[in-house]
Amino acid sequence: MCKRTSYSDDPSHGDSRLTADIPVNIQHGKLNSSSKNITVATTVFALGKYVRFLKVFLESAEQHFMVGYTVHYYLFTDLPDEVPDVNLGKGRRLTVIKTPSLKRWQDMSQRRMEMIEKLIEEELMFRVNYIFSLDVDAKFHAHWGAESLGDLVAVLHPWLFGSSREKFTYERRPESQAYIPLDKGDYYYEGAVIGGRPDKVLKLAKTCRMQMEMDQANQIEAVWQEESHLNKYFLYNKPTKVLSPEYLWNDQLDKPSHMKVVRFSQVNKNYADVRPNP
Ligand code: 5GW
Ligand code: MN
Repeated sequence: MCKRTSYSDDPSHGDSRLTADIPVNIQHGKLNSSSKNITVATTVFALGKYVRFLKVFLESAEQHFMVGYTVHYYLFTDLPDEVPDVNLGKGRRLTVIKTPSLKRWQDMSQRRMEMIEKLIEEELMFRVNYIFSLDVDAKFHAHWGAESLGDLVAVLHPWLFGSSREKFTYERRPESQAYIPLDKGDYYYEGAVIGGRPDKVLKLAKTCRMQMEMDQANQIEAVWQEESHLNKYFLYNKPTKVLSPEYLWNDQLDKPSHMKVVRFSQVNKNYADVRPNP
């Protein structure tokens, strides 16, 4: 057993306490009292029929997601009465934020960025250390911990991580603010997971929201809505951490043999059933 003095007891570390703490926790592979001082806000949207995904999402998150840290879920929904009762572990809580129902499903993308932006500005900026925004139609299967934290966090798209750059489904029309030319781009990132420090996530959400508004004014919608804008953003504002597809797999895909563990995966959904007005 390897006990160490917490940096908070050591004045020489001053303001670098939190950033210095994280690698140490990983190195020791165990939690200690200072790791509990990390607070992670997790935004989840469950509008309309997507409330049906909440139970599995939350129950599996309680098993695997940032266990041992302070986790505060912010759940945006138009159906607060349908939020399931899920037992939360110590240091974990959930706030339900009632939001108006969607008029058009296309509004979801913009809405998500807008709500994240507002929540950070009004509430999270100086209160939490990290933020994750996660799709609700997904389930945790294995450990997701401090190794996932970084200033700006992105995840590789499970279908496209083996593809060459020209095949990435970036927005290719120069008229859109999400445009990426054929000879540019590092990876194709998935829109279902974004994360990072509050100021970094705020800048991302604000920029994507504004780019989507500009597209709207020009009557163009990017091919994969906010995912296209996110990819554009990450091209010019590089993520400091890129998570492997272990952190966002898809139940429809076979796990390749070199992939040892699926940590989080999108559940199969019946599109006709959950998307009422296609
Ligand atoms: C409904 C119709 C079309 C597209 C999205 C929606 C929808 C999405 C909705 O009615 N309610 C809702 O809460 N969402 C949120 O947006 C969920 O958090 C969902 O996980 C996220 C992204 O939409 P997905 O999961 O349908 O997108 P894909 O690309 O993962 O299939
Ligand atoms: Mn999804």
